[in-house]
Amino acid sequence: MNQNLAKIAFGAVTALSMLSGVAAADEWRGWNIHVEGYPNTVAMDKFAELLAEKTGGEITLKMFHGGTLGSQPDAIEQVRIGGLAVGNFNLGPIGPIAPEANVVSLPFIFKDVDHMFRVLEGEGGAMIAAGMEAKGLIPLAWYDAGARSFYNTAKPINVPDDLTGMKVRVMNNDLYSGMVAQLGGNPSPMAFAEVYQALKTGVVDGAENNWPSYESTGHFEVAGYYSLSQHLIIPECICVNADIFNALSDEMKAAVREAAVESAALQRELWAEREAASRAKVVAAGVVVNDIADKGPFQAAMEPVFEAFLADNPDLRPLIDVIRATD
Ligand code: GTR
Repeated sequence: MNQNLAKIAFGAVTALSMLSGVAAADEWRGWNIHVEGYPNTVAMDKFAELLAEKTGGEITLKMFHGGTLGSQPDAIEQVRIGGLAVGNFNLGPIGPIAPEANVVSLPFIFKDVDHMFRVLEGEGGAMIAAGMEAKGLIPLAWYDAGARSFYNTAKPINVPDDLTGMKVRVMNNDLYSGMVAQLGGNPSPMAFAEVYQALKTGVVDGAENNWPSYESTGHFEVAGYYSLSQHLIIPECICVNADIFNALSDEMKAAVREAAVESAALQRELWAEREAASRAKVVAAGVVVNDIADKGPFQAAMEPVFEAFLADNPDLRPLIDVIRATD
């Protein structure tokens, strides 16, 4: 459905329920890219359950998992215009829309996952959320997506030079293309659903992701070298359309937020378990995993990426400073 059609359809449903004069229950539709059993899938189903419970059935949510409603960039647009009410999104593909949210996609910006959550729960998180809301998306709660590392079909990566000439799939965001290019590789932006086939047929030589996604997609079966670069720690959100959320009563808003926060607590628990399980599974399957003894050269290679980002977004320096000043 194109954006205008989606808007008209959404408007028609809203107008009809207003005409009927009954406070009809809101039926939300939600997007998720992951497979059954994945922490985010389980946690989004929990969100749906809690939403119905805490709103006394006034809001219900039908989840569509496995990316069946389209690619992540398309789904983000759909939630922005209200064609879909909510989604579990990675902040990576939100960055090109909301510059504040792009700061989390600067390689090595966070020290570790705990640092990321401390930033999100403080002033930095409020600045990011405000930037997202201005673009029509409200993050209700934050999910864990661990750290992303490079994997490929040919050899362990130990130094940036090992990536020279490699075609590496990245998510849709110029920051990631710049990152791979600075390391000497050839970035190839591509939808998540296409990566398995691209690795298998040699359209790309490698990609980058966290343990659970590397495992759940089967990428480990076709790209058996996983090198712990941990170059990106990107949070994910339960994001809701801003107009839909802002039209709710204060009581309903609180109920929705509560449901999201409880869902996120569950997701983070499940995430920790799945990271360990995914790692054990791929190692048992024969994947060659290597630590990178010195990440310094990878970090140093990112300086031009930071410089270009700040040149394009000088007003984001305070947010970067807040992140750096967060212990
Ligand atoms: C996963 C993330 C997805 C998607 C995917 C990708 O880790 O949970 O939302 O962004 O990576 O690489 O496209």
